Amino acid sequence: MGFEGIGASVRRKEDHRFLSGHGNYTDDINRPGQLYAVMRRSDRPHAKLLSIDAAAARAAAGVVAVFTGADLEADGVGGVPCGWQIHSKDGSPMAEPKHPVLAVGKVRHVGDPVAVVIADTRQHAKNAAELLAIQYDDLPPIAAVRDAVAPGAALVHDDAPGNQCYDWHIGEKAVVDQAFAQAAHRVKLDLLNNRLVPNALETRAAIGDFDTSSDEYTLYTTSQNPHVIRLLMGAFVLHIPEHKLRVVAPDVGGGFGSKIYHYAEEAIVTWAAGKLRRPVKWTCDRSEAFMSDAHGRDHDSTAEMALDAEGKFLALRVRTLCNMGAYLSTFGPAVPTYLYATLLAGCYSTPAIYAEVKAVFTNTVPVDAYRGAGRPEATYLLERLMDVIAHDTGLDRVAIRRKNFIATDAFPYQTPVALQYDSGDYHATLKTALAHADWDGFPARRAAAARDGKLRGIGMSTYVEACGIAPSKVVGQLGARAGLYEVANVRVHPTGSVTVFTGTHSHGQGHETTFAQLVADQLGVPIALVDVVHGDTAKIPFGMGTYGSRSLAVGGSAMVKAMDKVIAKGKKIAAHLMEAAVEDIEFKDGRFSVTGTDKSKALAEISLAAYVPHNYPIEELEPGLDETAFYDPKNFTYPGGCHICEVEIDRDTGSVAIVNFTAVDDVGRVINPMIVEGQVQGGVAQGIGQALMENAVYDRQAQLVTGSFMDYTMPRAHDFPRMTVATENTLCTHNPLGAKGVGEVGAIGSPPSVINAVVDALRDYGVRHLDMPATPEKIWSIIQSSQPRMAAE
Ligand code: MCN
Repeated sequence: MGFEGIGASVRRKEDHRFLSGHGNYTDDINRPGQLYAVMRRSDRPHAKLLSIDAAAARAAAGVVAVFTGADLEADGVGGVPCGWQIHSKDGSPMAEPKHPVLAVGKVRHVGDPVAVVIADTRQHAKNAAELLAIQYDDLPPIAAVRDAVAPGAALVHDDAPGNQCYDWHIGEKAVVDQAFAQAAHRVKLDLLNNRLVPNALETRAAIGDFDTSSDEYTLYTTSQNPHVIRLLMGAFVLHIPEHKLRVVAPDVGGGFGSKIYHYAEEAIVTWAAGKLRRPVKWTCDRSEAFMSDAHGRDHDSTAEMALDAEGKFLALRVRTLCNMGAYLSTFGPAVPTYLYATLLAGCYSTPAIYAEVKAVFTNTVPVDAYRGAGRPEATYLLERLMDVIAHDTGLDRVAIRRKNFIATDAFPYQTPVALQYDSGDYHATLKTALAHADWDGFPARRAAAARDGKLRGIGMSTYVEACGIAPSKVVGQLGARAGLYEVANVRVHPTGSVTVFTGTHSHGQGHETTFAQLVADQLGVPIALVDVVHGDTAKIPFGMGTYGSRSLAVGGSAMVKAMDKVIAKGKKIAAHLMEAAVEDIEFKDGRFSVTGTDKSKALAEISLAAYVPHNYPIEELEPGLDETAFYDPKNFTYPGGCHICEVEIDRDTGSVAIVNFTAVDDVGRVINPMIVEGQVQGGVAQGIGQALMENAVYDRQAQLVTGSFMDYTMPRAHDFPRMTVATENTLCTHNPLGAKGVGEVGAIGSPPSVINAVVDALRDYGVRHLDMPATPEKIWSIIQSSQPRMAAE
C-alpha cells in the first residue's frame, strides 16, 4: 500500500462499481407492487386551464389513478417552496407567487405539469396521458426578460406586478456616479449570458413508497441534498413530520446544480404512494428533462467601468435583468444576487462598485443554479469587460489586469460588494498560466495559421470565485431559509475499520475516495478499510448536501473535527491502557504512543477496548469510538486562477477549434490531484460548451425550440483539446484543511477566455464583442459581412 493521504492521486474507489455496471441509481430501484407515473405536461406557454376531462384516461388499460392539481389542493398539498428570500432596494420582500405541484387555474410554461397518470406499466401510463382532454384559453406568452418588463406586458402571475420578482441592489450608487463623472475613460459593454440546460447523464427519477405497518414514507430520488428535500417537502408540501419521511438519494449520475432543488414530481409520487398504498415510480425522459429541469444563467446585462488616465479602475456600474422563469426554483433568487453581484470585484481592487439586479418572471422553465451559479455570469461580465477596455483604450490585455489586481500582500481583502477574500495570489496564477500557454510565442503561431488561411486568436480570463457559502448566521440575514453548516459522523468500528457518515452528497465528485483519504491521513487507516456513507436521511445526521463546491471545505472540515474528537478520546483510552498521563500520549500514523517510550497501541486496539470495555476508564469515559461534529465555516473559500484559450477559426465555415487550453487554478491544499484535475477538466468542458455551442432558445411564442439534443448542441470529446491543468496553492486561512473548492472553477474561468480568444481571432474584422455561444453561423456571418481591416499576415 503506497501513500494514500492528502496529496495522493489514488484511484477513485467508486469507479469499479460504476464502470462494472454495479451502480445503484434511482431508476435501478424497483419496489414490490410498484406503479408507474407519467406527467401530462402543458404544451402551452401561458394559458388559462379551463377543464381536464380524464374519463378516457381513467378507463384506459392498466390505469390505476389520474390526479390533477385540484385533487392535490383538495387534499391540502402545499406549493413548491422557495429556499431564499430577497428584499428589493425599497425594503419590500420579493414577489413569491404560489407554485402549485400540479398546475391550478393556469399553466405558465411549456412543460408545466398538469396531471399525473398512474398505471401498472410506464407504457400504459404514457398511453393514457395522451387521452387526457385538456381545454386551454391561451394568454399572451413572454419568453425574454426585456419583453417581461415592457409596459403593458401580460402578467405571468397576477400577484407579481410588472412581472417583477425583485429589484435589488448592492454598493454605493452616489460614490460610483461621482467616480464616473470624474473618470478619464468610461467603457461600456452590453452582454447576454446565454440560458443553459444542465443535462446530467442520468435524468431525474423519483419513487414514492409508503409502509402501512409504520406509516412511514420513503422517497428515493436523484438529489444532491436529501435532507433539504425532506425538510422542504415534509414541512411545506406534504406536511409529513420528518420522523415519518425518509429520503434516499442513492448513486446519482451527475447533477451540476440541477438536482439541488425540490421538484414537484418528488412530492407527487410520495403523495400518490400514500394515497394508493403502493410504490409509485417516475422516470424523466430526456425531452421531458429539457422542459422540466431548472435551467441556468439567462442574464441580460450592461457593464460600465470608469478608469483614470493610467488605466486604474475607479468604479464599476452594472445593471442586470435576469430571468427567473415561470416560478421560483429553490435557490433561484439567490443566484443573481448573493452569488453574482457580490463577485463583481473579481480579482481587481476596483474601489467602488454598484450593481442593480432586476429579476423577472417569464413563461419559461424556472432558472436556478447551474455549475458556478452566478459566479460564471460575474466572471464573464468582468473578463469580457477587461478585453473591451483593452480594445477601447489601447492598453495591453495582460497589463490592464496586472495593474488592477488585488496585491498579493493585501489579504484579507475587503471588496466593496460585501465579500472579504481571505487569500489568493492572482499574479502567480497569471504568471504560471502565461508560461504554460506560451503567451509570448502566440504572434508566431498566429502568423503560421494565417499562412494556412486560418484565423487564430488567444484569450484569457483571470477570476476569483466564492464557494462553500457561509456562515449560516450571515446567509440567514441575507434571506437563506436554511443553515449552511455541514456534519460528519466518524464511526471507528471495534476492529479499526471506519465508516464516515457525511451530510454531503457525491454524484460524480469522488467523495468516497477523497473523504477516505482524509481518514487515511488523519487516522492512519488504509482507504480500503474506510467506507463513506451519504445520501440517506435514515443513516446520516442532518446535513446540507452538495453544491457551491462546499463538500471538501465544509463537509471535509466537519470530518476533520470529528476525527479530532476520535483522537482526543482515543488518547484517554490509550493513557488508561498504557498507564500514562493523557498529556504524554501522542497519535501518529494510526498509533497512540507514550512520549519518550517504546510503548504504543494501534487505533484498532484502542477501538476494541472502547467497544469491549473490560479494562476501561468507565467512570470518566463512555464506551464506543463514534464521534459527530458540525462545522459552520467563518467565511467562503476563494479559489482563483487564470484560464487561457487559443482558438483557430476556419474562414469558410466559421467553425472554431480550440487548439490549446491552459487552466491554472488556486484551490488551496489539494487532497487528490487526479480528482482535482478531472474536476477542472469537466468544468472547462461545460464552460467551452456554453461559450461555443449550448443555448436554450425560446421563440417569441415562448416555445422551447431547443428541446432535444437535435437542436441543443452538447460538446463532445472531439470538441476539446488536451488541456494543461495546473494548480497554485495559497491556503484557505479559516478551515482546518486549508482547502478551497474546485468543483466549479472550470465552468467559471473558461467561458470568457474562449470568447476573448474568438474576438481576438476576429480582431481584423472590427469585432469588439460577440455574445455566447460563438456558433459557426454567427462567426461566418461576421466574416461574410465585413472586410478584414488589413490583409492577414
Ligand atoms: N478536492 C480536492 N482538493 C481540493 C478541492 C476539492 O481533492 N482542494 C476534491 C474533493 O474532495 C471532491 C472534489 O474535489 O472529491 C470536488 O470537491 P468540491 O470542490 O468540494 O466540490 P463538491 O464536492 O462540493 O461538488 C460540487 C461541485 C459543483 S457545485 C458542481 S455543480 C459539480 C461539481 O462539483 N457537479 C458535478 N463537479 C461535478 N462533477 C461531476 N462528475 N458531476 C457533477 O454533477
